[in-house]
Amino acid sequence: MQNKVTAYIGLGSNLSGPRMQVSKAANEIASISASRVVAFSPLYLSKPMGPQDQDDYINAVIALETRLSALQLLDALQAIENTAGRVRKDNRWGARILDCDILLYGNETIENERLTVPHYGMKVREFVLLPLADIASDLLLPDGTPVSLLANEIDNNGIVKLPLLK
Ligand code: ROI
Repeated sequence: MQNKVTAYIGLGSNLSGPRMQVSKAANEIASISASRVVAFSPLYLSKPMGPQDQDDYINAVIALETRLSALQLLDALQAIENTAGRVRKDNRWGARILDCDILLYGNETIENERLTVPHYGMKVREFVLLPLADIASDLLLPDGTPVSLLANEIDNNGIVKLPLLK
């Protein structure tokens, strides 16, 4: 059996009840085979990166210990996006019901047609770095950069950490 690795998954939504979309996705991620959720960050409310004529986003990060390969994990996450009603079309910077992105997969660097890990934008996105630093304050990227350093230095762009629901 393949070794366990810890993968970090970024969640984002700004359509169809974003808070509910992200919580539902977290539940579904918890039932991915050969895997278990080891941390779930607080939810954040963030300003859209890209065109500003779209609603604010809910973002969060999950740490998942998994024996799936990176591509098997990608398949599982894309199935969850599709179930949420995500339409894959030409809207790279547009509103979306649900994004589940593999940010990190252990300490690996992956570059192929389907997947780039570390996620290409993660070093410059406050809505990734802040929730990631909440659950993995000592984590280093494969290139050795501390996540905490990036999180401390990024412009927070008006992001708000939401209080935990009672
Ligand atoms: N902006 C924010 N704030 N959060 C996201 O998750 C997000 N996802 C995207 C783009 C359109 C780049 N903007 C985003 O895919």
